[in-house]
Amino acid sequence: MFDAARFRERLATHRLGQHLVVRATTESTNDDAWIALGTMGDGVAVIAFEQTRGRGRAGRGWHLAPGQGLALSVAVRLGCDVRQAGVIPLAAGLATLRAAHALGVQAARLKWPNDVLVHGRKLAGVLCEVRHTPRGDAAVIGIGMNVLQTREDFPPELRDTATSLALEGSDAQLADAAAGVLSALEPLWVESQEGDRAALLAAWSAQAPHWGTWLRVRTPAGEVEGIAQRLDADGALVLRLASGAETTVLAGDVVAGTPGGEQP
Ligand code: BT5
Repeated sequence: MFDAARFRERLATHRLGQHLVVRATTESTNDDAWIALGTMGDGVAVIAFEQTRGRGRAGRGWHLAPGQGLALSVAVRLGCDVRQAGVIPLAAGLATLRAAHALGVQAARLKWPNDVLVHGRKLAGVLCEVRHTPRGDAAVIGIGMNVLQTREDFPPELRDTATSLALEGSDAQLADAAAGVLSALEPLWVESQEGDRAALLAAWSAQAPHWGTWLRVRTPAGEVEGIAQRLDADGALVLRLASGAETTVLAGDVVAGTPGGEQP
């Protein structure tokens, strides 16, 4: 199911994914990557054909039809202050988007904070976890990307909201998606740690259709709505409220929005 030779051929990295663990089934590749970081070191990646407890953000789940989607987690040691870790999920989302473009899905776009959508349907999602370890701060970047799924491979509740590379006309295999995401991630990862974060944020912003549109965002502190202005230096979303004041949303989910900026 996973063509390792094809993966190696396409992998253009020095570090990320040079050690790859391939599992038939697991609870969550993010958990495996935390363990693999201790045993195999920085840059180790884990993929699985099946996840029995695949995680989304905020306690949500991630569905993986066995063998049809990419469940990939990569473990990295942080080179930056942990307080600047907010840009990591954005780097991961942008890398996944670039991989989708390279695999032929040009219509893919970003949705804050890190979904990859095609015409409003979700192609991929990102779950980043940052922890203190005895050897310093580290992150596990988990990426779920739908690759081979047909509409029927998704559970009924996702059929109208999810898409896959195959459904968008790409003939990419799992190995292509894995190599593509890791190869796109490595330079963005380096940039997020030691390079020009402003350039990374600008590249992210250029791929998101939100700007100037009205959004409602659910946050841990309640809902907030306004016109999307920009990302701040930490990757947080800046909204202009009806009062004219600006507010910064660090974490949350865009639950409604209209192109054009008018309130419905
Ligand atoms: C995410 O969460 O989008 C992050 C998903 C990360 C999954 C990867 S797989 C490898 C690694 N190991 C893990 O255990 N996790 C990571 P969030 O933004 O919270 O979105 C979750 C929501 O997306 C769900 O509540 C569903 O509505 C929807 N969803 C679930 N599975 C989906 C799928 N395969 N395709 C599209 N949408 C899906």
